[in-house]
Amino acid sequence: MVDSPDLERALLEFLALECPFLLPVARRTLRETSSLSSLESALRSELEQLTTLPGPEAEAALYPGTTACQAASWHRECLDEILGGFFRRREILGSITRDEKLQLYRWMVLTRTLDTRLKELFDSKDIAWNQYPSPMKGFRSLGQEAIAGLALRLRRGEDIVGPVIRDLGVALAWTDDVDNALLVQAGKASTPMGGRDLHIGDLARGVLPPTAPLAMATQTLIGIAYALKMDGRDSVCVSFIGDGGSSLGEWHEALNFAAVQKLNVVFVIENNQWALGTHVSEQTAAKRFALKGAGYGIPGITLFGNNPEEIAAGAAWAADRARAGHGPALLELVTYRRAGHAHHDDARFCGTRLHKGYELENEDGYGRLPIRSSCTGIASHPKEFPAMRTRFSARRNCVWMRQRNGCAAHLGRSRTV
Ligand SMILES: Cc1ncc(C[n+]2csc(CCOP(=O)(O)OP(=O)(O)O)c2C)c(N)n1
Ligand SMILES: [Mg+2]
Repeated sequence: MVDSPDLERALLEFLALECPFLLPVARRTLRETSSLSSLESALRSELEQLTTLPGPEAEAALYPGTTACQAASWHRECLDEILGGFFRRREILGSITRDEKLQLYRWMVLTRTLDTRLKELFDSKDIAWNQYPSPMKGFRSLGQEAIAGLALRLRRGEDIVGPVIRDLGVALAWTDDVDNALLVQAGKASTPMGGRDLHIGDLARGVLPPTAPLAMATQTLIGIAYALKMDGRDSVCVSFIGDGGSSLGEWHEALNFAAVQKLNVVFVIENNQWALGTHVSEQTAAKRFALKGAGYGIPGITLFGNNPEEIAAGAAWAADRARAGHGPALLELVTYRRAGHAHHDDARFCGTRLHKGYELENEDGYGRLPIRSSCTGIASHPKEFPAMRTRFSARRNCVWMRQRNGCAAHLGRSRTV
């Protein structure tokens, strides 16, 4: 039977995006059966037929060493991979437990609370760097909290993440260390970065700090993935980049190398519509960022970046196929930046375009999870969510108070200490 009431909608949406020519057979099959395996085999056999060249042209050489038949089979392989991925992700989605949903929600609440607090601290000039008030530079993850969901089924402790500036949630999900996040943002000397960097990282726990020159960390992470492969380890490296960063040459070199070497890498593009003041419409001529993988032989899929469960399933699918020896995959997570580029930026230059096309104020991952039907399992009534939010964010208060108490002593300790 149908795995969930939204299977039909999800399948049709997926096909519209990835292979619209399979929509007719999907609609027909959905009328006859509702089992995932029957749907998958009906679609695969249609694909097989569509990409099998029956006529004499099949054996024609297109150019030395390649026949038309082979060329058509490449298309089949690529689409087969993408199609199979949809069904694997549906299975994973169906297996997410109530406790895991709670975990997703907890990560989002923690991220939103901490992010909001850091912004307050910046505005109130409550953190000082030597004699200078509020030296803290910070990048908000407001509205992008659901991306932390990616951690759910990965092997925290073994796998390695290379977050970018807005991935406070990913770092928290990976380490569960609120203190580190606060200390790093305040430029304290006691942090793993020695107070010299405001980017959150924790090498001992598998969090590579972002680099200021975007995409350099991508290359470092690819080097780590290569070393892991040489050591015979099956850890997966998750490499993040923004829509803007994905235009950089270094990022493309990393994709190519990882694909050729079949490294255990999951590439993630956080498409939040903006790169500083550059709107996505001026960033790329590609219809979707996920398509950037195709030129390197990497399957790319586009997911709604405000849906933590879909993100968790997408990452699990990509990591599983990497561990099985199929190399990297690319996940484009479509979300949107709900604030300026950094704390000091009020984004006035964006005008009304900041949210243009994204009338989803109440649809970010944070507000969305409680109201999504598939998540009703985590509470018997929506009224339970405010109490849950208070519970999940309580820890932030004690940690901050601890840090604040230590703050007087540390006030003069700068990043250079
Ligand atoms: C190589 C390089 N060019 C320019 C910058 C300046 N810069 C810092 S963040 C940023 C925007 C990045 O946008 P995006 O990759 O979309 O990430 P987002 O800020 O949206 O998360 C730019 C241009 C930089 N850090 N590195
Ligand atoms: Mg961006």
